[in-house]
Amino acid sequence: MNAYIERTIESVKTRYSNEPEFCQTVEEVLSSLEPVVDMHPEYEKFDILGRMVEPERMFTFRVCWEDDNHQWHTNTGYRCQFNGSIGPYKGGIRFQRNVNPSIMKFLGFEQTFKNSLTGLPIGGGKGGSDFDPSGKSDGEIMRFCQSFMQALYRYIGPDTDVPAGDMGVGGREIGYLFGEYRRLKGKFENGVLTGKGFSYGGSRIRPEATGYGAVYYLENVLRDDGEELAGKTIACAGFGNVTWGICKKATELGAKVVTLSGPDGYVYDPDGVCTPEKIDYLVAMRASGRNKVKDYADKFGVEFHEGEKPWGVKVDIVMPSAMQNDVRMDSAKKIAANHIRYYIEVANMPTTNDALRFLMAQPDIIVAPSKAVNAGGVATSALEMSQNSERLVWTAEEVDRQLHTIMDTIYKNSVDAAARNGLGYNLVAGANIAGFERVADAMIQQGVF
Ligand code: 2IT
Repeated sequence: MNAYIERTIESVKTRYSNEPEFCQTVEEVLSSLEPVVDMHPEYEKFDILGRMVEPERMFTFRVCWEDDNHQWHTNTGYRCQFNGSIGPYKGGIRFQRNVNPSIMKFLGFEQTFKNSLTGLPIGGGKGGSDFDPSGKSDGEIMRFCQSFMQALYRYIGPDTDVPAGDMGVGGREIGYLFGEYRRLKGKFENGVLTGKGFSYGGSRIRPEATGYGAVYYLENVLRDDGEELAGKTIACAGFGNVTWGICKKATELGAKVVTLSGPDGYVYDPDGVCTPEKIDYLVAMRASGRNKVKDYADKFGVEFHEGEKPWGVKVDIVMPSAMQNDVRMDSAKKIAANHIRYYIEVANMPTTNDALRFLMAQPDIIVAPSKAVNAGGVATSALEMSQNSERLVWTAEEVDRQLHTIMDTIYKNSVDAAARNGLGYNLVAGANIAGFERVADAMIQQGVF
């Protein structure tokens, strides 16, 4: 291993020993940059890696809100503005009980590489709160979002930092956040947030984009392997927005998603989540705030496996699309034992580093990394920003066409970056290298400071 890379990883692990997710992503990404760091002595001279792993700024803020019984509560809000060298900070806001500095930094770091990979002018950022939205009323969610924006609005803007949704933040929350931003600023600056409702500047296809993009990327993988999507079975996780988009597009292209998961277990639907009724039910199940996937099994009469993950199910393609570290070594071994050829990450960092190394070492498994596979979401957010700044509205067909082209380009650039650096067909290293090179070039060209 290159000594400068090793030193940077060790430094992060020492200084941030209490931030395990952040250390994990830094180790995974930096260790695949060896060929480019070897080739560019100026990276060490300017300490480009040290700059890459330190957010430009990250802050917390107090968020107080009143529940329906007139009791007040206090949560911590975060915004991590990780790297702004290729565009305004861009990345989602996550509302989830476990949100902490480590989770914010791992997501902001991943976002920087992902956004670079899209080829669009967006820097990396992430935000959120340890607020737990489950079981909260609509009024409670609204008051929380308003309070969150009161604290954040001075530090974001269409040319500064453009948040979007992530887990726990969907169209409803973005609406409340934007309403409060507009009230505070007295300006209709709708380029400040993406994932908006269509009526006030949201983009067609943005809700579907992460799932659709993942399937477009997958089609590239299959084509280069002499295969096609029609007739394939897919194991997904979660039942949120991303999994919903995968179900819609996979169904359209003749493939079947046969598993969904939740904190309570997983469901196995051998016929596939492929009728409009079933696909719409995912939305209703999410909106209920119950956070239980068993509801699907009860409604459609399919198997429910309590407390288990779907990674032991024999399918053609595995797509972990729920959350970080969902696939650990025990699950990775089941995936290999089932001779599953396509391991397509979708959620941010869904695989632990040891499980990822294990899967990549299997000669018959093709591994694709989430920062490339799920980049269609943020890419379509960038298309939303373009429409907002030009004050016009593109058709669904136009947005979908651009999304498709972007995903094909991300795949091609990843393949080329790995091959050019003597790494063969390596989609993981290729994505890391391609994402890194653009940001590193931009930082050096702007003068180190
Ligand atoms: O992880 C992600 O890329 C997102 N949550 C979407 C970010 C965005 O700005 O659309």
